[in-house]
Amino acid sequence: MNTDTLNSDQWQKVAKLLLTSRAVDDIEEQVLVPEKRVFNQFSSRGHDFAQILLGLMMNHPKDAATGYYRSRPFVLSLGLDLEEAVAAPMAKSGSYSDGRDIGVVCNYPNLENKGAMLFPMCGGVGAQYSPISGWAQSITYHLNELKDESYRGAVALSMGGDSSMSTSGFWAALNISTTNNLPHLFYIEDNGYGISVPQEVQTPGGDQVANLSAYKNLLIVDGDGTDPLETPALIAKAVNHVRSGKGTCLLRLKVPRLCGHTFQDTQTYKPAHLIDEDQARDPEPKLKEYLNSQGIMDDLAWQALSQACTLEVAAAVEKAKNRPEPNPDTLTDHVFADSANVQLRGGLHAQGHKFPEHTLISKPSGPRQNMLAAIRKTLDFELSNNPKVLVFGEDVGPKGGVHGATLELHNKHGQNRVFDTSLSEEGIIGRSIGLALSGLMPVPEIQFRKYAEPAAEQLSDAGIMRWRTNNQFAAPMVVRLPGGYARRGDPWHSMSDEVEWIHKVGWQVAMPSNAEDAVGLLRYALRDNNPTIFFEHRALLDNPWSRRPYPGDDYVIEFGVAKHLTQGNDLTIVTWGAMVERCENAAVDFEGQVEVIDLRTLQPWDKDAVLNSVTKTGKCLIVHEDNKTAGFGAEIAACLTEELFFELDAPVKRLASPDIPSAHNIHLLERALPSVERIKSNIAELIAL
Ligand SMILES: Cc1ncc(C[n+]2csc(CCOP(=O)(O)OP(=O)(O)O)c2C)c(N)n1
Repeated sequence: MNTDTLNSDQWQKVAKLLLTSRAVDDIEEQVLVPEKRVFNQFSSRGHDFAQILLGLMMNHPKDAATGYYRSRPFVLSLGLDLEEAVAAPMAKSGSYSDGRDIGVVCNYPNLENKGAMLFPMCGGVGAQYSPISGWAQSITYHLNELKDESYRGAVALSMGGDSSMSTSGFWAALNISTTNNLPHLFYIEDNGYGISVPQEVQTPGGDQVANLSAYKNLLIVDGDGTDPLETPALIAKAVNHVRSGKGTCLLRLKVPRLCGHTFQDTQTYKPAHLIDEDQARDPEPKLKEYLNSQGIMDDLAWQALSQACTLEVAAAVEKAKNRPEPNPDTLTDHVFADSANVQLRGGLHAQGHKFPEHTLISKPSGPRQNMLAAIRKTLDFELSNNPKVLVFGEDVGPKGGVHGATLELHNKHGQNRVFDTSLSEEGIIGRSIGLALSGLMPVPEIQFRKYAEPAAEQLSDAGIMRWRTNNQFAAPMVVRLPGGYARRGDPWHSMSDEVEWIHKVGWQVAMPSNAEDAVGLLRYALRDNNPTIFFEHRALLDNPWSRRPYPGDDYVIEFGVAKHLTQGNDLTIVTWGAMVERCENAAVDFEGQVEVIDLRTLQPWDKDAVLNSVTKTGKCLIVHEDNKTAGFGAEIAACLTEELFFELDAPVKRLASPDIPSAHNIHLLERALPSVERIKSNIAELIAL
């Protein structure tokens, strides 16, 4: 159905979906909310008619969409099972999250490829946009780079309310999609309000779409979302523009919000005449009248259909109520990938991708090379051997990255595979989510650790995706993150704070100290089924100590396996990243006494190696660059006191930076960092106890 003229069957379908959606809203408001079975009720009344028309036009097997809390009519029109749709807001078992996520936030894998897949929605307004730019890019990538014709004519659709256009996510996606002429349809449901805030507060003049009229590469289609004649024509025009490969389109439909923002919202902020005007624009009576006038459905048939829908919804609700509660024993399942139970959508593993052979045994050959060259060589090899790997970020293309990690890769692998992005970290990571969900392996670079901050929401949402969709969706990617001090520190380029993603759910964290480990860990991450933060320490990129011979194109290091640098019986030092060299140097004077352990990965971390070593030595010193308070050392120390208290012969000690940003003056910086001398004196003190 990609036309502005619907036949009788299609109109009957629209009517059925509309009446079903209304019946769901009714039963939730009148029964399930008062019974305290549903807590977050978002009615779609008024938005529903246009959403259903749009959903029925999303019928290409490679279409994908993101929606928001008001998108249920759209999702029903994609084919989501009614019982699933009503069970989720009651947090019942099964459904799209097995009771884990708020019910209005849904997803739809649509594995039978009958039409659009629905990305896992997010609770954060604006977060829905940049992932769909990633899907739009993947459509062109599959077509032009992988020569997969099945993507021709596919559409990437994002849905949002008018106020969502104020978010940084919207602008990130708009820039990505229009700059690259991507097949992205922005669908805006304009009801004039964001909860209680009118449009005039969001944009000068109160009309965001009018203010966008000068945007290049953007067709704007604008009109009424309640009219049986005008609305299908507007939607068909927008969808056809994007399907035919002409680029990005923004379709804004004016729709009434026929109730409060949520069921609990009484709309006291809204002038009475606006409430009346909204009611007068209700698309339901308009549709009923239109179908009657066209001889498609008379009043009696409409009434009969309405009653049938109400009964069908009531039956689905009864079944949903009787579903068992989710099993609490499964609560912590699906935080990370499980090879016996691969997700339905997203990443290389879900498609059964075959990787080249690998080995855990290093075969060093050639001269020692710095960590930068080792990272570049590993990226080059994986790009050469896996056409689904894409490397991108700010200055990553022709320049080769501000650190030089991607030098020459753009020349060698081409613009589609190694490319510059717009300056938007939210966009870089959001786009990566969409690329990952399409089965590609995105390798975004965030230029400096601190500049992951604008991407915080997308990083967080990507990490929790597997858990919150009960292993239906996952977005494996490798985020390359140069950080830490270099020759100097400063608050902007030298932040360490790796602990953030250990605390965040669903991310693996690697922090290599040398070139050989960087190769093995990076290759492992690029072939793994989890998202990984790959922390490239700036002080190590060209550090002589970190230089090592290349360990081979098949070398991988499994995550969670620490490395012993020295053996000893009196004290264990646990460290990682740029502190490893310092600890090794400090331990030279204590031969046979100190066991230095380089953790190499922090999520997962090699707890066994640490516990075993401390069981032997009875003492532990943890050395890290990150600030002391709530740094990862605190976790290790807590774990040692919990699990090894009676084996300890001394307090577990942490040597870390004070709780300040990184300092620029070298003397200030060196005072902050654990120095070899301070590590030595701590070793001596602990051994003497
Ligand atoms: C990042 C973020 N900030 C605030 C909220 C709380 N919130 C939920 S909906 C909403 C208003 C959104 O309005 P609009 O985008 O116009 O959609 P509508 O509800 O009108 O359909 C707000 C502020 C949120 N969910 N996410």
